[in-house]
Amino acid sequence: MSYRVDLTVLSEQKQYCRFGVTLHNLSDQDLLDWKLQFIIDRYILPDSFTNGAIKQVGSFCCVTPDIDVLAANAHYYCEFSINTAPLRYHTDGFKDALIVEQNGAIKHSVVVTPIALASPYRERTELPVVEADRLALIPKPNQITTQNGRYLLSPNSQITLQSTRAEKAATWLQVELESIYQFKTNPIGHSEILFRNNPTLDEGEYNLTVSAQGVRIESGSASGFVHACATLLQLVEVTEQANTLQVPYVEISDTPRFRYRGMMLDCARHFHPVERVKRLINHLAHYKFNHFHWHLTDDEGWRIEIKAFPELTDIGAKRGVGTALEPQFSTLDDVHQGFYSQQEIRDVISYAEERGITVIPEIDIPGHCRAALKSLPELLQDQDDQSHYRSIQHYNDNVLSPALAGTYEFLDKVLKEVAELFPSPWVHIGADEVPDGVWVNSPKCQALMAEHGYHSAKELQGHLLRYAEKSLQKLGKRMVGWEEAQHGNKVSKDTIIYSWLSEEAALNCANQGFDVILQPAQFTYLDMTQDYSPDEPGVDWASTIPLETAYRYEPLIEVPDSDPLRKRILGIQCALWCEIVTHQQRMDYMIFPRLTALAEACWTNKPQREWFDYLSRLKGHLALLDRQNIKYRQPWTNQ
Ligand code: TNX
Repeated sequence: MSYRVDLTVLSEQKQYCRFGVTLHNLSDQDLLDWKLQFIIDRYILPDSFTNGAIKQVGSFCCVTPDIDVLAANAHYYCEFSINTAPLRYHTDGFKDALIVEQNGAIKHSVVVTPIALASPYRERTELPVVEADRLALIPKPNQITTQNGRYLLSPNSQITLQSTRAEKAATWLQVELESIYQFKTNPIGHSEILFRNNPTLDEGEYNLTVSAQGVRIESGSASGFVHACATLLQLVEVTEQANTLQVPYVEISDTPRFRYRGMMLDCARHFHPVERVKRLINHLAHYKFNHFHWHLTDDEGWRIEIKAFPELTDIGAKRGVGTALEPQFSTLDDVHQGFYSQQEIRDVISYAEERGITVIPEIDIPGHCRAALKSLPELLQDQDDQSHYRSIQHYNDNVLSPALAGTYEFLDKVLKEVAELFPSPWVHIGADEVPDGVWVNSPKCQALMAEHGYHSAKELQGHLLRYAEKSLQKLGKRMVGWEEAQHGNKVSKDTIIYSWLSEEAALNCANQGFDVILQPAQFTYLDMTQDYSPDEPGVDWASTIPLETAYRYEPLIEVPDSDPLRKRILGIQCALWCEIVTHQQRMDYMIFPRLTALAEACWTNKPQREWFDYLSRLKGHLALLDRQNIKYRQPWTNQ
């Protein structure tokens, strides 16, 4: 080890922390004309910095020390402050560090020790001990009766379709039986798994009966058949005999609690290859989710091929050494890149559709647009804008201008391609986190405001979003957006709001007449840590979300059943933001088993939901996660 950096919390108050940084030169060479780079996701107050100067762009920081030479065996020390909440986790510390000499001509990697936190160390909390349930169904069906006996599926078992709507579900069932249980159904044999049409059942609803006569599945919708197969895949039990499975006798009538059950995946902060995206979509099908919200663009990356603007992916899909975007969130001395071609996107959409899942694309505007702005500066940058602002993620140059013709040309072309590519009736337009101070010193924006009599940036944002809404309408799509989409009161009530800050905000939007999807960060954000032990990966700005908190999420508790407002709440969505999610194992760890808890909030009616009952089912269910090689967070380490 030649270089090492230690980060220590020196003092900690509610909204103010001071840190010390020590860089050790353990090599036998002096460092000359050097700088220290590191990655941290908090904003460092520039004036608080000692013994040098700091420049920060997002999570990327570059320190110019006040000494030119760092002698061999010597160390450099500096201090800085932040004015956000205390740090409680190791993932809050430096994510990487690098020394650059002579303007980057020479680089030295630096070992980063875990941050020395000020808060007291807390052990992992353990879940109560429970017996594993043999009938480990998650989400719990809304009506289920069991009988004694088991039906054997043998090498002669055959699937029979009496409904064309069941075709995709039946194919999915076969694929999953083979991949999870190495079980093959035989095309010649008896009709042991029968799919029957039942037009009296609503969308998503299904009946599943297992008896001495075999497995009988009824539904009136393609999605209902998929949900039935998901249940069947959890019911089957392996036997001693090869290629033989048994299924306990049951009678299930099941129907979803909410019609929208979604999960959002951020593929902009870190790029997830197509296989990883599909793997998640497949898991979503197992838990009866029916929407996949694909967060495709953000400050740190543009991930969707747009034929009209190849620059968006040529430039905007790469960050790090030698590219237009600084490294962020993970490694410094590397290029992080990736995007989905339109062909790959079509492939993902049909993969999802085969599993009863609609893919909703998100193009996040007007904030969170740094990658687009850096890719198309001539089109998108307002050269005369002198406004000073800083976004939540510490950028001062990430917002589109509602007063530039280029912005509208960009929107027209991007939305057209997106609308053509995605069969989903909805397109998500983002609209979150436009920072204060934006557009105030832009003569063009001020002129536009004067022309329309607008008084605030919110109205200007609404102006742009109304344009997006109308464009999408012409393309046959309904606009959906984060809760800030209704700021400025410009979009119509046809827009669907995804509320993420609180349920109060959701109810407020529903009261105004918007349809709403609930995605409260305090319960559904899977990038939040799962416990209080400092080794837990994740962030905690909204909350720490242990499994029990996720399970106990009960929406609309204050809204009486008779309140018409309930009709405006279409459903629930969980989200995985991926600042800290760099690889498959981390993704699995953050998602599982919390996704199974939230699946139940989406699907199962309140009276059927009970924490200890869920825990017993979860315990019985872990073997199935193991079979799928899911690297979930172990719920129990004590038994
Ligand atoms: C808030 S939720 C965001 C994201 C971040 C996330 C991190 C929302 C609409 N915006 O940009 O990635 O927090 O938890």
